[in-house]
Amino acid sequence: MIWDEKIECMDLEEKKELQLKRLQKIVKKAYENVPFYKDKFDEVGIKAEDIETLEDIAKLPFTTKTNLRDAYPFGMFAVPEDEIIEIHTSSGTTGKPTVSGYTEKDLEIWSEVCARAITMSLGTKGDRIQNCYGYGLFTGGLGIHYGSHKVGANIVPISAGNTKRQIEIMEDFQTTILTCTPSYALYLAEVLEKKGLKPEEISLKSGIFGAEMWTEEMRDELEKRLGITALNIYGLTEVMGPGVANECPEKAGLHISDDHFYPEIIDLKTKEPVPDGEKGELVITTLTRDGMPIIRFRTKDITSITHEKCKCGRTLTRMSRITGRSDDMLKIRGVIVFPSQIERALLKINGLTPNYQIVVTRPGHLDELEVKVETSKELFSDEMRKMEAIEQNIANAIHNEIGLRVNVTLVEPETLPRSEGKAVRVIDKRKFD
Ligand code: DLL
Repeated sequence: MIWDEKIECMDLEEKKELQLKRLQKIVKKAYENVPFYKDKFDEVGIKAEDIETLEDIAKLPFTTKTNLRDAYPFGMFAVPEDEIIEIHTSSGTTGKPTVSGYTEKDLEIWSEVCARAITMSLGTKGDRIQNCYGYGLFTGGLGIHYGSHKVGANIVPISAGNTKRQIEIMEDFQTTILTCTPSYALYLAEVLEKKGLKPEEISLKSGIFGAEMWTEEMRDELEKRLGITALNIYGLTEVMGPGVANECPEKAGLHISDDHFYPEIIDLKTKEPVPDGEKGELVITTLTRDGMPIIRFRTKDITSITHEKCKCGRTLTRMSRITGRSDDMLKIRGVIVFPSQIERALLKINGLTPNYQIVVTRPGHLDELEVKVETSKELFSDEMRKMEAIEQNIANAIHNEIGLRVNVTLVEPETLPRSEGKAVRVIDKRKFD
């Protein structure tokens, strides 16, 4: 099913016209109402009238997370403060959080794009959606909540945490759709298995997983262990929250709601736009955001886009699965490594769980990378030699993927920390050494 066929399957030329009209309007609004944009545009001598084609977007300066932080808390708002009716923030783990303000119109658009995402993920009226994304300042919980109301599904606003209760509710309410981070979904699968519950004994049909990086291999694992179709949802606080993009069951990339969020991919070094299919950093411009227009936001997320029509009939721009963030990118002895490459290598080996942690240190002058990975109960052995052979096997698989020798440590099942939200995969101790 398609939530809004008229928009989601729109003729490309017609959509470009719509996007251009909206772009011109939002650039004008940003210039006239947000001093930050006025100063920035004046600095490079660009005016709203200079945007005559969609390609002209490249003339506009970028907006970064630091810019948003500098405007903390409300400096990016383009409307009087009393028109803002809801506020969310990013987690702020690396500094002051960034604030996102929503007017009534913004909440309507957010509900709409999340309704599209839920529909792409097989959700419809009559479904029971167990929403384990956190409610609160995090956008995950409420974004899905609004979208579910729009679709007319039955939302169970359980929020994150309390795993025992999650399982109980899943069984008693016969939840059909699960929404959480993929790492938490994996933990729920483990707990279900421990209870002796088989996928066919629970009612789940699909999962809407996102808010963190995950791989195709992780998808296979989740689909098998939960008996579901696992689909990928993407979004970020600065731009709106979840629902910026979502996969349909074709699993051929995430459909970006590009009538609201205009995507570009830029080269990591030159910052110039790259053609379809080429990887780079995703840059997003909000085309309709009322309370807080965001012009050319550098997401740091690495992906590629295509404008080709999907087999499902949608013409929305598709982005490939995020393979990492430019700031997650580890440089180990000069070699660029993404955590997703390690996850991919690990999940190719039978009997390993996707529970892992990457620890980077620099004991002397050289970087050391240690990958801690949990074995399954079946694989775990008291025999030293057997364990060493498995570690060697994993080290080889990682070497094949990244071209570097790393230290692998197998740890006992269920000893690495489980997260209820975004998993912490990398511990980089170099900064503190
Ligand atoms: O994570 C919004 C969200 C909530 C998305 C629920 C999906 C589901 P932030 O906390 O601001 O917002 O984090 C945004 O998370 O820039 C990406 O680096 C990462 N991220 C989000 N979705 C995905 C995904 C929410 N599907 C940051 N795959 C983004 C990979 C993702 N990374």
